Amino acid sequence: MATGKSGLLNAIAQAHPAPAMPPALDVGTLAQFVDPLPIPEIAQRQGTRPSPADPKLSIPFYRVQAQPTVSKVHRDLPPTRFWSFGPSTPGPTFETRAGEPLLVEWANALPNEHFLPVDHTIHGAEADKPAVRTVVHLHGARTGPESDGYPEDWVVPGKSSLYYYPNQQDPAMLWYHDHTLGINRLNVYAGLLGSFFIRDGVEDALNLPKGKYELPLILYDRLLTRDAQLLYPVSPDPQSPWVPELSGNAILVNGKLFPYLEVEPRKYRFRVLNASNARFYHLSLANKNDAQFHQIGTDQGLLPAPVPLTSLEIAPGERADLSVDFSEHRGAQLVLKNDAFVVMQFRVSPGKVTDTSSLPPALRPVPRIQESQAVQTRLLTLNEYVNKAGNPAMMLLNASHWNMPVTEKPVLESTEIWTLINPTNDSHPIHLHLVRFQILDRQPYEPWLFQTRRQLHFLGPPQPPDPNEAGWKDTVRADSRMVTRIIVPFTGYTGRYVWHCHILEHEDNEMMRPYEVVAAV
Ligand SMILES: [Cu+2]
Repeated sequence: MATGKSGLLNAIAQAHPAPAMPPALDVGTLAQFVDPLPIPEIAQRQGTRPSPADPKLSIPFYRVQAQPTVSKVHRDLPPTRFWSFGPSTPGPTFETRAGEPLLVEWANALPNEHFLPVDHTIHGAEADKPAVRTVVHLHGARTGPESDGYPEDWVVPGKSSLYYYPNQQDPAMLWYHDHTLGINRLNVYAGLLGSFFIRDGVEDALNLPKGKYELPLILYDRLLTRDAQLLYPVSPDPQSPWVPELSGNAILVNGKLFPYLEVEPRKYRFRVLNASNARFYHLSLANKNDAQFHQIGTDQGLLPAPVPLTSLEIAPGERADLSVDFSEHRGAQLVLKNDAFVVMQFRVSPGKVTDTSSLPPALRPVPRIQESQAVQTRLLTLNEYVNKAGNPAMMLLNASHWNMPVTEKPVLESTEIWTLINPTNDSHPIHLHLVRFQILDRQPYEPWLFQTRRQLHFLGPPQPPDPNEAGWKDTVRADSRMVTRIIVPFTGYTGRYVWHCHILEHEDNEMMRPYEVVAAV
């Protein structure tokens, strides 16, 4: 990323003259592995309601409210103020079955003032807008546009939205989070996120680890003050406090700092979600050496076959479904690391256990989509703009602002290739709502020739996706100075959706565009 931690810390230092700057927590002084890993509770239905698709049918109804809360992120720290869906953050986990629809009333029970610095110069967050607004997007869901959490469909405290989730899609780990225009980065940072699992009989038959042997690992970094409160940094310009990326000093797993998990010497299934605003993780599992594990699924479900790994790169918004076998580590203590930094610990019990779960050599077929099926290829650029001081000031997709006319109008039931051209020094994780897609390739190119003459001059051969990316995706790393091509079947619904960078600071500062699925004429 272009703005590393030092740049950001400089920005913080400039923004806060020494006496005013809240002292940051030195996480190196904290005892590690003193808190057990929390597991978010399972969402409980509150009765049934008539289905919007067929009023004769009753379907499960849930009500979840965004509310203030406090939570201890570490044994030796005072409670931290958060906003959460329900009493804790991450919010409750939805357990659902493919083809079984449900309704969620997403209520806004937050106060009227935001506790993080809103930038009123950002589009959609102007001073005449209510400071506190929420709208919920279920990331990875195939839903109608009225339930997708369009960024302008926000509600104020005291109001709610009733969303219908058909769950007509393959099993996967989805996740719900705030998506409000102009303040999404602040609302998610405050804690408005949770996970949502879809399952089916085909997946059940694989006999993967389940129950207490299948756990979510939801990763997000936060910048904590010495008294353990959330600090959201601001730029040196008080009129426009937006910063280009959030980089925290504490990496939380399911809401705890340096947690531990007691495990048996057997297989586990870990559903990993990168819910950070901007941080990319490079995860490894260290005993004496890096231990091997398998990735069995990606954003939109199972891979064709397990992929052996010793490290995993995961960008904001992405998910990784992992199978980890602790049977060769009886009595050992392993640590999950991000690069050189410790994230959490696994304590493997010493006694032998019987493990009847499987790691099947074949998981779920993912037929590759042929390029010849695409009826349209779109060249789409990722753009960053700097101010006079040379600092990032705005990010755009295809040099277009949020409120400019919709230019991407794929036809329902057609397939397109989206060619993401990234001249910037950042890798941008690009997410499309509604759809799932496959990565075709990434290819290095010469940015200047494209910028001046719109010629794509490649500097090397196309690189196929890594084996652990070669499944169904909904978020793709568009790497720096690369052309990244995805092939996308537009199925499901007509209507207005969005596509955006999942670095939330970028997304809020207009690296997001509407797109519209239109009916065939
Ligand atoms: Cu970005």
